[in-house]
Amino acid sequence: MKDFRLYAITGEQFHPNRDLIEVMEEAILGGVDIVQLRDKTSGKQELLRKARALRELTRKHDVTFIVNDHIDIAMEVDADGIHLGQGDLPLPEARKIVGGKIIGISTHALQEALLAESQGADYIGVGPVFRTATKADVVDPVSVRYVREVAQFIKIPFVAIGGIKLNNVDEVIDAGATRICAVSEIVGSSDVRGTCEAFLGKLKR
Ligand code: TZP
Ligand code: MG
Repeated sequence: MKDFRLYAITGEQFHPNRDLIEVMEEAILGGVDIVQLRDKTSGKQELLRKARALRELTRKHDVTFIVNDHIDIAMEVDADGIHLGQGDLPLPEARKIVGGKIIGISTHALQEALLAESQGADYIGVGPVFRTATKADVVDPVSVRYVREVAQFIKIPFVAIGGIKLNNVDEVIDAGATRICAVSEIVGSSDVRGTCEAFLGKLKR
């Protein structure tokens, strides 16, 4: 997969008065390299509509598009890849369906990271680094210690996620992360573009 630094996930609850596509386009203009559609509430038709719109937007800007959970929707709109959690379809099964598309796997411990790597994940998520209210199924924060472990032992790209804000991202970068993912800090910002630019400024240092 194309390398990346800043990964934005949708979270429409954080911008109740703004359009999804408008917010994600601002994030892209701010320098986001990957957009993920993550929506745990919409029905299939609504999801498909959003996925189609985001596919069109990301194509226009040559940005990678990932769909969370729904392999069928990822295939239907020709997304670049899918993102799966530990409780979702096992990676070898997903690989049979998506072929060469990107598969990202959420991990919370080194054992999960090593397994995902050995099974051919294209990247892994590492988190939640800090406490976050964005993810409903509560997983205890893994802290920057886990980021440090992954940086030491994992060779495939990894992206730190969970409670990452402009005011704590330095800690995550110091632990070895070169790729960052955020939901609320980006899409909930009153200046989405500026927030992305500020994240990238920190990542480039
Ligand atoms: N996976 C691990 S933490 C998380 C996901 C989807 C939510 C991150 O959201 P935020 O708002 O950046 O803390
Ligand atoms: Mg999932």
